[in-house]
Amino acid sequence: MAENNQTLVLIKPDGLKKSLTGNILTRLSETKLEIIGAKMVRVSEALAKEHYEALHNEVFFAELIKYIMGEYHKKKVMALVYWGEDAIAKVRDICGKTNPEEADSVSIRGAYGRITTKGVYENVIHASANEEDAEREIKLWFSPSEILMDMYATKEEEVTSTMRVWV
Ligand code: 3AN
Repeated sequence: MAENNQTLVLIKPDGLKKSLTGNILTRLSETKLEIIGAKMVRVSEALAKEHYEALHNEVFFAELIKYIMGEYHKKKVMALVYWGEDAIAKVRDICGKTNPEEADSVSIRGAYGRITTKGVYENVIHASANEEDAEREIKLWFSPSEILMDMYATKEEEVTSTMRVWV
């Protein structure tokens, strides 16, 4: 039976540079899933490395970190959390295969992705691969208060830190 789940979507710097945000969100709306979190993020090196931790031994790792940090495009990423029936599978399906040349030509990566001369796949979008990755990635990119749904266990913690506020 189909289950509800949540998935992290990133519109990567090449997607933003190419003004694909609207197209990508329109494609994703075909899934009828709900957006329960959304924000623009300037990706730090620490966040980039943590996100792609599983790939740290790959030859393309250093280039991949530069790419997601926006060194080649714009220094920003749009992060979203989608929720609903089979969210992980539905979003991955519309994204298409990791390699944009192998991705179905009507998928987001097939239509808009490319492989650079340095061999990095600029594939416009990231989507969590499975429930375990989704949990790790959503917790990495969002705090509980930024998501409109309680999906993972949380706790109250006293935090003393400085924060930028409006004057
Ligand atoms: P996916 O993003 O489809 O889950 P991963 O997690 O294996 O695929 O790869 C993460 C990112 O690393 C890809 N989106 C792509 O930018 C880059 N990448 C993956 N495999 C390669 C490869 N063989 N050569 C170059 N870049 C790659």
